[in-house]
Amino acid sequence: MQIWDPIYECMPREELEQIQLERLQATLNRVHKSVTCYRKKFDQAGIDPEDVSSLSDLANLPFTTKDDLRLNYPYGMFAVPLREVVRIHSSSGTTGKPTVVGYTKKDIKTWSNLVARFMTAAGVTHDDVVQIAFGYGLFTGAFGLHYGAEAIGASVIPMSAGNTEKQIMIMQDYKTTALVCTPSYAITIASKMEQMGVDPKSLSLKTGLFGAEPWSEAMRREIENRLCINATDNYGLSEIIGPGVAGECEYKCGMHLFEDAFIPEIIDPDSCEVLPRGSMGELVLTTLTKEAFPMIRYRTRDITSLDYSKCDCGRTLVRMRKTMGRSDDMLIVRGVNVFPSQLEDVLFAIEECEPHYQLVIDRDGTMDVLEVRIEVTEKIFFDEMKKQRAFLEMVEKRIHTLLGISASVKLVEPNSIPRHEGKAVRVIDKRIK
Ligand code: DLL
Repeated sequence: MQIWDPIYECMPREELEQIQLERLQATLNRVHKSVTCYRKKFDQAGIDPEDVSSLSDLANLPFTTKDDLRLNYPYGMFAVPLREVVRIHSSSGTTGKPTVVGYTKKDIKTWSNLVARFMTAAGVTHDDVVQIAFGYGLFTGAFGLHYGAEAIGASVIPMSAGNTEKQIMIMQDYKTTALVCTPSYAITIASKMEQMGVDPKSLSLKTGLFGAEPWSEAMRREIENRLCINATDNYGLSEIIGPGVAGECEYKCGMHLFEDAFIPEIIDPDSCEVLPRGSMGELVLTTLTKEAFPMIRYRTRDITSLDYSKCDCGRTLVRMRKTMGRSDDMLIVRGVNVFPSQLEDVLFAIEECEPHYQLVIDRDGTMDVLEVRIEVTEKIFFDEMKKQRAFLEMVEKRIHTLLGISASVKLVEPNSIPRHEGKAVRVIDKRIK
């Protein structure tokens, strides 16, 4: 399998750390000079960028959070004048003002190359026909993957999201070999294909590049079986660059994180202490090569762990585990922490469950109550009450045994949970008014 940028992707760690330190020092000096928010934060913490002489000094620097970006909305965190910014994107935040991010010409080039790295790692080459089914617009997903695929020299179809029947027609006619979208939209496409009687084996599709939302290993198997493809995961966030922070290689044992461009740390989200190698915690990222929108110790809220062991693909870059979800999506049900992706794993292991579910959390007096709504296949007879009751009890028991939480499971009709073309809405929290 090819490697897009072998010099950086396979660099010995000592050399990589030297480059990281040089780039970190340059970034810190730049943001201290040109971004008021950073200058104030560093000054308040008594930190002079010149004092940062090793990578371990990073742990003394203040964090940056989404609130900092909101307070400096829209352009306050930019480190270059607007005339040098050639692109503006915005994050898909659900609450409050969105956050605005900018790219210089060089940033766009950096971005394209980082995306080309994980697309190459997933097996995409200039012979591929890549259908981008992310929405084009302020969301970074479509443009990021578009540029990466073009850099590789693949033929790009900028379909955008939605219009699922047309997506399938284009796949048939244009002989799409690689599909780019959210994992939940891939399932929607698979279901539509089944409805239309299109056999995925009759298509040219080989690879799927999925990201932008958490998805379990069970969901991966489901997509692979139903679309007859190799499904790969890639991770990123607008505040850091968009897609192109990390992506899987052919061994699918975590996503290689592009450490020459970003320094990852794992912290305890409550105490904010940096955790020892291998621990599970919140991912914090510092950008090393961004011009317009550098980020220092950005708290992603994503929960993962980092694996520094050797990977057989030859890349020396650390691998981040599939994220369990965001710390702010974590449900606390009567004191037990649970991520939607963990429930997904339990549900998908049950043959009768369709990969469409929603978690509804509400309050009964002072007590949190969790309802798990699942769509079921026609194998479950809605008219046979006894069988249905037994099935519900089995699912509730399994959730309790594996996750330690009580949930009431409710079966809903096929197709009754709304489908999304972008990120799926898995949790409805009725406690938030
Ligand atoms: O979702 C960027 C992206 C686009 C990544 C396309 C991959 C592919 P935002 O809209 O800012 O940016 O959302 C970022 O999405 O903090 C994670 O919580 C979640 N996320 C992104 N990729 C993954 C993934 C884009 N592979 C937020 N697995 C992040 C789990 C993911 N969660």
